[in-house]
Amino acid sequence: MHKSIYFLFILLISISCTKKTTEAVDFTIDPTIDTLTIVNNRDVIWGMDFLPSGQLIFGEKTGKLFSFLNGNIREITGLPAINADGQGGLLDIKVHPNYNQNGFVYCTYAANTTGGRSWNLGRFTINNFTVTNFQVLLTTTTPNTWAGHYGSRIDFDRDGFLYVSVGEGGTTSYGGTNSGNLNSQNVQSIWGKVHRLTDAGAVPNTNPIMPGATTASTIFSYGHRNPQGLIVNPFTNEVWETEHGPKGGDEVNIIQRGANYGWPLVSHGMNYDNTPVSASSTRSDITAPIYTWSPSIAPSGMTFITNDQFKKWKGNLLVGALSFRYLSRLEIEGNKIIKEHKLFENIGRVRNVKQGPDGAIYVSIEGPGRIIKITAK
Ligand SMILES: [Ca+2]
Repeated sequence: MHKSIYFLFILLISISCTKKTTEAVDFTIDPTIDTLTIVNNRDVIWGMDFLPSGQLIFGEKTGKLFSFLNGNIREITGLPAINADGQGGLLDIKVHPNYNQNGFVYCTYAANTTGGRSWNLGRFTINNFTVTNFQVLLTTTTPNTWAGHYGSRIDFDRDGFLYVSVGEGGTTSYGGTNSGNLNSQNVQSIWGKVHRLTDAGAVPNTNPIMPGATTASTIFSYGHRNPQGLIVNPFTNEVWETEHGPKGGDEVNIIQRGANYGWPLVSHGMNYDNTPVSASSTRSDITAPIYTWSPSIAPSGMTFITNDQFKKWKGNLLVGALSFRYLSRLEIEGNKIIKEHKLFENIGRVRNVKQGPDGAIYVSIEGPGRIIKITAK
């Protein structure tokens, strides 16, 4: 056989052998990592975080809290009543950075209220697998009547301030100047904001005074639609946030003190009936996203990789994609996203991602609810 035909033959064989079916989950897509499923066959695992001991605390959206340690799962009972309709339920879980001194854990959740559902930020301690000293630190005062767009995520900055994102709630998510839901632009409303609090829930005196107000509130930024991702950048101490756009226009934002992020007045996306949200996707008084996805991937939990074991991934941002069912690995240069890589395509709805105290990366995936541990080879 002629040599070049022989090589063509070998090439065709190798292409047909490496072709993947869309249903298969390929864990070996990156040859530098190992994966291990450590929790499986659960409900939707929304929030998860680690105690300094390495014990994992995770919540199921339906309202139950669990401990995972050395392969054993045990329920932590005693949370208040939770409403899990629609996009609500037990949402984020965050362990206080000084947990060893104070034992505090935080969560966000939806609950019943007059005329609909509320969104809440709670703080508690755990004593012998029981929730104790539960306090509500922040709660909405108008109902969510459609059970959508609660956000939310919790994180702490280096100075110990707590940041929590909450979605627009309200009655509808239709965008535009005539929207029936202006919660995100209403600086009297808890909905549609990134809030900044002390760890005990008080208003820090360095918070911004919002337009039309005379004193600072918990509100740090406004104009947010459905911010399901929030993390303090460990390299810069700035707050990075992701939120769902409507049809297109999912956003990565760097949160600036007192800034307006535009929803529902300005968006890169369209309404679901294909009418534009805004004539222009930018406006001089609106802080623009640093990165957008169109079509929408539905970004959820996010984390920066700081551990040295992930040599070429260190400094990257990981973002879970719900609707597009992959884990996004974003290369960062300063305050810019310069390249996106898709990990684990078609693995399922990726709800959350965290770096553990052991430096491994933990990814929560739906259908069935499970947690995958990623380590470097
Ligand atoms: Ca925006």
